[in-house]
Amino acid sequence: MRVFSGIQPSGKIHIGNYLGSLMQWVSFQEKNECIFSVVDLHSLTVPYNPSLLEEKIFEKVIAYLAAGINPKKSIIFIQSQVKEHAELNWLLSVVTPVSELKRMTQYKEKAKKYPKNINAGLLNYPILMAADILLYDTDVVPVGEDQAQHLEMTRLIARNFNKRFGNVFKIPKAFIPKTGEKIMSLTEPTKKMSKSDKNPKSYITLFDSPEEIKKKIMSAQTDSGLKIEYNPKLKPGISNLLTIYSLFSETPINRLEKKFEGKNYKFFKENLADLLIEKLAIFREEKKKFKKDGGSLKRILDEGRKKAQVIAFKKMKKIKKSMGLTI
Ligand code: ATP
Ligand code: LTN
Repeated sequence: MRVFSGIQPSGKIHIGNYLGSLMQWVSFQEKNECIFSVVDLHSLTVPYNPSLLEEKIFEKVIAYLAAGINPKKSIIFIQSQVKEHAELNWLLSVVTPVSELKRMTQYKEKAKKYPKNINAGLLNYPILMAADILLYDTDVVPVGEDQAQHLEMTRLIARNFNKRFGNVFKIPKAFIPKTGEKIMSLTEPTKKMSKSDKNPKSYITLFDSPEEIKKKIMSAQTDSGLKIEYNPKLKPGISNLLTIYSLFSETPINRLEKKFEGKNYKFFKENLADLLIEKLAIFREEKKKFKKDGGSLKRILDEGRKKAQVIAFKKMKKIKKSMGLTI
């Protein structure tokens, strides 16, 4: 199977991105043909600082590598370096209903968040995402739960296109994990953990220092009561922490409930902080390593770009031909 996914370089990559998406990529890599992108064009749709963008892009690539994406097995590349993504975005826009774009939850949320910057790119965001996916004849797209709606939109765009221009695109499927699909904010556990949250205490980034991890976990909002039990409706705070503990330790939640029976929240949080400090050490180490050797990162990206370009160029020719364009 062909697998494609991407993460925006906006903000800092956090454990929600990791558990909901990146961790799944690694397991797909063993038996599938995988393509992973840093989707920088998408990140231009919200306010950002151009002088910091490149560093943020490289940081995401380091996160992919540290998580276990092997550039010898999988293609890693930067979206804006393969121009076919932007080109296909335009072609797909003619089969995308504006009414559907306006219904998208992410559009509505971002428009509310940045009322002074409701740009056309924000509305058209799902078309570019469809272009990313369809350009590579993707079968499966591993993403967190928040992207399910965008995946449906990709499928609709592909079907609309195929109806009008012939059987050009594969209809891709989303892969959303059963646990970790929606990691919640540490400060407001009824909201999703988000890169663009103004409060850095609401998320743990993959590159946080041990001190930061400890501080954030110890101050994470928990619920009234004493028992360490999984009950997302009544105890969203402790349930979210249990989910994080379970995924990082590869231990089922009911075993954790037993393990921490009779223990208080503080004890549980101290244990979780230690676990995260240990499991995220690889990200801090790799970042240090690549800081000294930026050349190897550039080489990996160059190779990824070349490989992605070959596939994209070939597919683009077929797409243009089907639409009657001169190639
Ligand atoms: P932003 O808050 O700026 O929209 P984000 O945190 O949602 O950013 P993205 O780059 O949009 O991050 O998402 C990257 C991947 O991480 C996507 O597959 C998305 O579904 C997944 N993801 C994002 N947040 C979470 C979360 N809280 N829990 C699980 N998966 C998540
Ligand atoms: N929209 C996604 C990021 C994204 C993506 C993609 C994910 C852009 N293109 C293609 C999977 C496949 C997000 O906000 N998380």
